[in-house]
Amino acid sequence: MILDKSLLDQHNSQGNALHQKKYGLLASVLQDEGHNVNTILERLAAFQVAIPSWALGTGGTRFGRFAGGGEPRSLEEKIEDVGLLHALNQSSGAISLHIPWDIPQNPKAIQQLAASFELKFDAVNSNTFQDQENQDYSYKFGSLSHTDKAVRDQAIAHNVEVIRHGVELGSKSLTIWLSDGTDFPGQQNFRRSFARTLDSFEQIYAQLPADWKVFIEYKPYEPHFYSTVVADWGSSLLFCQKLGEKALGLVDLGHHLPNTNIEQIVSRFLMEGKLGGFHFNDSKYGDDDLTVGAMRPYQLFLIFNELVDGMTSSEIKNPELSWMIDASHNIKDPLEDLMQSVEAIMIAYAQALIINRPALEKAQLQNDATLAQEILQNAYRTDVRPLLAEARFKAGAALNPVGFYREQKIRKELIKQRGEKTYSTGL
Ligand SMILES: [Mn+2]
Repeated sequence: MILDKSLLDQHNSQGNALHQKKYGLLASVLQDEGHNVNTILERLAAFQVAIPSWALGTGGTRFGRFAGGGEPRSLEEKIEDVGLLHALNQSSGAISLHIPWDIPQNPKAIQQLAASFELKFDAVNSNTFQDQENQDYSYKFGSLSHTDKAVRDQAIAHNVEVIRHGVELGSKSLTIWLSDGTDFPGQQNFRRSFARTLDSFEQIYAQLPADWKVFIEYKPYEPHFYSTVVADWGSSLLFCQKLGEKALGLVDLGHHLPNTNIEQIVSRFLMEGKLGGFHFNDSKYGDDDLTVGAMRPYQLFLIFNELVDGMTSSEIKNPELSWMIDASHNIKDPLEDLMQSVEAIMIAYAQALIINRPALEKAQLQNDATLAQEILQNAYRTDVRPLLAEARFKAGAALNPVGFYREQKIRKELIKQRGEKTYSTGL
């Protein structure tokens, strides 16, 4: 659905008096602390998080799925939903496609539709974690790492086809999440699996256009429960270093064992100039599906502390990063969940931008752990939401995106247009 901008103006003028009160106070405190508030607002406005095409419908688990209604029935409707999100927050200006779930039949028309919502195409994602109809060989025992060359060739050809679709849409990167692995000790030789995978990656890498990148995502377990070929950041970095400068690591927050120090991993990747991008989500145990910031907002802040340090330090030479949400919205309205996720990401980013870095560096050099904590938590405990609202207000988005979405009963309208029982492709 196309948003009537005058409704946004109405929403904003109703909330503006209270917003200005909160924002004015915060801006003056930040100014007193030596921050340039306009620079912070500019950075927030420039920060765009891609929405994956598989996140617009209700997700599920292997036990079941409870659809919500009004889900997008086609790629076109998925693009419309991301366009709606972007209109509401002006921070979701890109969509990431999953192939083969979302193969554009008419790339020119799809590109035009996305452009009409001011959306770009972020990384394209390949899929060798399930078999498709009419596929010659099964991926039951792996794809790019498979013992049989014919299976590997099929998986390589699929990745090359994904690149081709991406080129047609103006995308500039391929994300490979390789689900290959084993369920039982002794099932495969670790070293040979790695070697076969590297050979497959090299063939895909050779097909990348000159201005493209490939992101190698890692995950310690699931769907396989004993080992995965690209299990951790070390394996990802190893593959990337062997492949070349177009290959970069991708950190999915949920793809770590409990209590892993993800912020340190981020720092290491940045140090080597090998961080490609992020998949944001949150988890309590071992999943990768919950709303960003729902469980561990402090960890998210610490990660952004490293990211801002890496993005602003002259010592770091890392390519521009690609940001994406990768979660499954099982019980919430997917659009509301995505708005909350984007908001949580922006909050952590804004908090990291107001860390007193010179003071932190001094405390570190003096081994003053108490002061270092004070400095970090002073930023973390600042309510930066008025900054985000101001950035949205200036960009013509909603002061309160979720509030507006509910006021306007947008889901009800989507159900009216699309029906109660609709299913997004791939879910
Ligand atoms: Mn992911």
